[in-house]
Amino acid sequence: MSVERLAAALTRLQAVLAAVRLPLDVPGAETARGLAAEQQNQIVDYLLPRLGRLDAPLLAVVGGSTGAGKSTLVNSLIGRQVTAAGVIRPTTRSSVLIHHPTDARWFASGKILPGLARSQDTVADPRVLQLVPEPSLPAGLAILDAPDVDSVVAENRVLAAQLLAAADLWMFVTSAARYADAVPWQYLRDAARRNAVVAVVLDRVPPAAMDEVPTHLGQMMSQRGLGASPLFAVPETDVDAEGLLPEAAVAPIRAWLADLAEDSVRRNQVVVQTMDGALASLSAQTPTLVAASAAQAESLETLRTDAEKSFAEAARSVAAQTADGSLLRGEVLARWQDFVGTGEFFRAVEKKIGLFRDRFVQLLRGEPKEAEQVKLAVESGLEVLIREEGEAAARRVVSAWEAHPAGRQLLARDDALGRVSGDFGDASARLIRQWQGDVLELVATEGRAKKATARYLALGVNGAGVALMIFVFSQTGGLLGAEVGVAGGTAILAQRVLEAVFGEDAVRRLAKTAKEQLDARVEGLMAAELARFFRLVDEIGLDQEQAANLTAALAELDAARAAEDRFTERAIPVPAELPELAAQATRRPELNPVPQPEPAEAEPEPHPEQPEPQPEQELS
Ligand SMILES: Nc1nc2c(ncn2[C@@H]2O[C@H](COP(=O)(O)OP(=O)(O)OP(=O)(O)O)[C@@H](O)[C@H]2O)c(=O)[nH]1
Ligand SMILES: [Mg+2]
Repeated sequence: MSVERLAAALTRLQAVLAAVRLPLDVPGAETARGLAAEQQNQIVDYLLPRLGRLDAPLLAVVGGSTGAGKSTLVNSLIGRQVTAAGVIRPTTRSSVLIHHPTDARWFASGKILPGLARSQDTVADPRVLQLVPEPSLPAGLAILDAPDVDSVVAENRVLAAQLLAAADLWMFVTSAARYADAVPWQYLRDAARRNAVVAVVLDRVPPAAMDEVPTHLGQMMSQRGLGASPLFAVPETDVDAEGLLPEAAVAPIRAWLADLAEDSVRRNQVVVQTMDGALASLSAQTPTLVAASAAQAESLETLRTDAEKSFAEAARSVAAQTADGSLLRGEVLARWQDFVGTGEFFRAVEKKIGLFRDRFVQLLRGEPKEAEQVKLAVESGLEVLIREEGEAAARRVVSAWEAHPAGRQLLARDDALGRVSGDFGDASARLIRQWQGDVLELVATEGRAKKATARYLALGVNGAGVALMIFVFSQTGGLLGAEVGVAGGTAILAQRVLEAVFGEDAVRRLAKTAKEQLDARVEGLMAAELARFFRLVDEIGLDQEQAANLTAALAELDAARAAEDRFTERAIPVPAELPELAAQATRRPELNPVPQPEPAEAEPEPHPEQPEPQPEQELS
């Protein structure tokens, strides 16, 4: 029951991992992407197939640096040339799996390492697993000769990492000259972290150094959590005509493997230890992906908020400037004065405002043509204002986004974002004309309700309309200095005229409605501009549920892992879609870059300038 539960939890986690997308290049994203791919691979290549057949033979994967003598060791263990050893580095390009003939069925199918094709012949294709049946090998044990972990060939590195992740047991081969290198230790540390079962083979040890070098390596292993792992030291000898090491050199390793193969209890322990370690590692690393997913979502939210705030600010600013008198200057003011009369006349009227109140309308020259000029001036004044604010908003978003790595990534997709959109001018002209239509409609409706008084008829819809616009633009009375005299008077005149026609309450109501209509239209225009930025954010297509899905899948895995009887059920059906899952799993070379030596931690190479130093030098 529990094995099924574990398999179900892993299948679910695999599906969630396969759907993980970290499209933003924010710090940590690249590492997290690599991790997601590695985790998927381990589930598909090893954990699910292994859970499906806990009694399958033990798979020992022989890994290590190039030229360490992996293929030579494998051949020598078998006693004949089963895998090519050679002087050209790297030699092994595809993997060779040697098994007892009765175990053929376990490996022939694509259950373990389902992504690799099978072949009976020698090939040099990393996507192919060559199968070699070998009667002299004990049943229950298979040996896999892998490419080099530190290869110059990216494909090799990817394949080596994939094979090691699919191992029940690692046979890690290193040489006396290279055992302190950083790259193999990256792998060994990873093995220790996962509690994988590892045996280390120290190859080509000069006989004079057979005490000291293995001792030093043993110390390094203890310090790095591999104290319990067996260490085999193979003395440097000549290889025979077939390229094999002398029997005595490999006998202890062969005996150890044979013991393991024979003892089903120990074999099972190896499987359980490595599986538990891999499961624990999955569990420990998944929160990194949860955090990476959350970081992506947060980044997008920040970008969205930046954009939203900026355009809200633009709408707010237009709303303020269309009420504080800012528009009552230049053309608007001049055309309005044309409409209501000359400056002199206007000033005279202004003084006698109370006295002449009822006669204003008759004093207005108010010809339709001049009202039209006011409308046009209002149109262009508003247009300039709206454009300035729209441009400023776009610039603000761009500079906010530029400060953010995810923002820079989005900006790179559209280089026109720093300006208003191409049809902004048309849209804002349309908006203003529509609003002027709103205003005319308002006064016309009000005029009809007043049953067309003489004053209203004298003023005309256009005259009343422009007066209402002028009044709206002056409502918060933010005029300064010299402008107060002229523009302030202008606004008051507009107000008085309107009040004479419609009455005070009606004027206040009309002005409020007209302003709300203008603000709403401007907000609509700014929202359309904002949509360009939102579209970019949306195009990223981040799944908002990703972090939650990972967390849920992790909880399920942890619950299944905690069960005492997690491995007791012997055979469960392996998901039929396993080969497809493997095909989907991403295997990108850059996910397994050659790790760089860590200066603080890496042991000094014995003699970096000399790949094969003399024993005396090596031990100094
Ligand atoms: N004299 C001597 N030569 C060895 C020994 N082990 C390996 N060699 C030679 O070293 C060379 C490299 O050995 P391989 O077994 O091909 O090394 P490998 O680790 O499989 O290398 P890649 O497949 O490239 O990763 C070959 O020419 C071997 O014959 C040894 O113990 N003594
Ligand atoms: Mg090899």
